[in-house]
Amino acid sequence: MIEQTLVLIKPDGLKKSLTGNILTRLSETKLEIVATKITRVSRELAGEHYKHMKDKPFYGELIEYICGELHQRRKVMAMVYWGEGAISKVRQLAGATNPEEADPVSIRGAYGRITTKGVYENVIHTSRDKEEAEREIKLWFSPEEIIVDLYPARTVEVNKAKKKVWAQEHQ
Ligand code: 3AN
Repeated sequence: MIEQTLVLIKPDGLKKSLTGNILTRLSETKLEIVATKITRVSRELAGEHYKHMKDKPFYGELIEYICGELHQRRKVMAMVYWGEGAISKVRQLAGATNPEEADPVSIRGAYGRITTKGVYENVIHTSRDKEEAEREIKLWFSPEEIIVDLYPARTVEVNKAKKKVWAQEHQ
């Protein structure tokens, strides 16, 4: 089944300069990247992304982690991978949530760690299933940022919306 899945390279992955290695590993899947961006993660976005984790004892650290507050890297790289069996292929390469239990050749097994404070630094996030993928992709990307039509979208007229443009046109 053709699917799409959200992949986030988390602040520890960016801090450790693992972007190239992770993309190389993910290219083994032969999936297509149909959206990508480097973005700041607000507390609001983090809270929405991890809303199902609210009751966990590590929720506070989880939010600080994804916002980049633990790594002085206030950004993540967000991507949408698209193709046959995308969700399971990427999850398989990512490895188990707990980096100590993850297959050592998986991304999390190879690059993840548990900090002395007990935070799982597991380098990447990938959607768990179809429903989670839809919720997360819609949370992290707008339809215009994705080069294929993944979900139904509508065009709305936005009046008086402000948008930053270059102060000078390119020459
Ligand atoms: P996954 O990211 O593999 O889908 P979830 O959704 O169960 O796993 O957990 C979300 C995130 O919460 C994980 N990526 C990890 O950073 C963190 N996490 C999950 N379980 C624990 C735990 N027992 N201790 C510390 N952090 C955890």
